[in-house]
Amino acid sequence: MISNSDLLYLLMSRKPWHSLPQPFYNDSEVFDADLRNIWQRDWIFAAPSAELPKTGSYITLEIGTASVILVRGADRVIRAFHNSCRHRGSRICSAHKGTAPKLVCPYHQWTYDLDGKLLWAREMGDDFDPSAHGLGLVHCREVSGMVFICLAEHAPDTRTLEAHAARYLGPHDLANLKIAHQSSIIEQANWKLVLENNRECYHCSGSHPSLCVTFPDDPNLVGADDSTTSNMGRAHVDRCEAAGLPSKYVIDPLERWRFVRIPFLGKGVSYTLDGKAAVAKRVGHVPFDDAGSCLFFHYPNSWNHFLSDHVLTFRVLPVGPQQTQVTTTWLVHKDAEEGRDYDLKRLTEVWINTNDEDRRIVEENQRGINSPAYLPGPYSRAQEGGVNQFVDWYCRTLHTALMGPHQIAAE
Ligand code: 3BY
Ligand code: FES
Ligand code: FE
Repeated sequence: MISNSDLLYLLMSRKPWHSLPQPFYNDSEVFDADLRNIWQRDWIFAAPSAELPKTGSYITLEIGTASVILVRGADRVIRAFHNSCRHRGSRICSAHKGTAPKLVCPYHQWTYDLDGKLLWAREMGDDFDPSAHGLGLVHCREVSGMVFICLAEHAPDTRTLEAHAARYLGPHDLANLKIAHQSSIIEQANWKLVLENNRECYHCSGSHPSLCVTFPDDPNLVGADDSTTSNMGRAHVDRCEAAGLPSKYVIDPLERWRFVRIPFLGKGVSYTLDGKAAVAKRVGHVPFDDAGSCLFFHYPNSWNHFLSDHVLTFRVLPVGPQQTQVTTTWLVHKDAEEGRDYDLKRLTEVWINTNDEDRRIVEENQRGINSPAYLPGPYSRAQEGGVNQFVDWYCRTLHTALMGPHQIAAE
């Protein structure tokens, strides 16, 4: 295990406005430190609530070594538990998703209620106390139809995020959408390379022909800064805000999340190859078709697009030092019917292409970084402000976690 002082030394060796030193991208001990200091401390986007429609609907997710079950209870509340039996630790659910009336461990059939309570354990003796052997609870919050979990003992406050999410995402009424499609891909690259790549569009014109039909690659719109530095961005924000649709760029004081509504190019209204809507039914109460996309990122693991006709959520999970899972979910109005209101291929093709193009880019980025010749290189101030913002957030968060609250207060 890398010592805190070695990790701090590595952090100090980082040059501002440059990509990180090599071990941050390929070293297994740094990866383990990321799990401890970032992934086991911060809020992680787990799923849209629509993925758990009924009592007993569950999904499982692996965050590095931690396995978590998300399940909707009889009281409709979504809860998260450690997917580790309180008998001898077996994983309880091995499927990625399903429906179950109770959670039954496959090893010796210890049976838990959907609220995590141990209901039944065979031949454990008279002095056995089932109430002391419920499933380990993981913090879980629904934020405007998006479920976040936190593995830490004490979870960071979410009130500011919840207030902003209600304003920006509320009009898209995520809880009343349904899943039209979901894809999960594994990228052979460190999770930070996946996030870095998402935070710039310097690569878009060279790599994303279908995305670029409607997505503007102007860094003033999609980079680190306020979108109103672009005339097109300002006009869009003003028009949407006047119609009651919160759209102005807002960023968390700790820079963990940001909302901004950006316009599409020309007459484009969606991510389609002709720019026209992919779904006939508009979502929620978005006032017009050409509302563009409300971009919401939440570090360390999510970026999302809220459109007038559908919503896309993206969840990134670290698998290994050079392996990352990216799950994309396409959501449409719950009454929209495939074949009548939308065509699945038309709805999904732009981002299926884009994800695959991004996968290839970050895998090549990883291979090149693994070379003994790799040296941290400079970011473009004009184009890569968003990458720098992410990397700054990462370094600051890691530094804070390593120093602890006392040292920070004393600084
Ligand atoms: O998906 C996104 O939000 C980002 C923004 C810039 C590149 N990529 C399309
Ligand atoms: Fe789960 Fe034994 S490990 S019942
Ligand atoms: Fe891309």
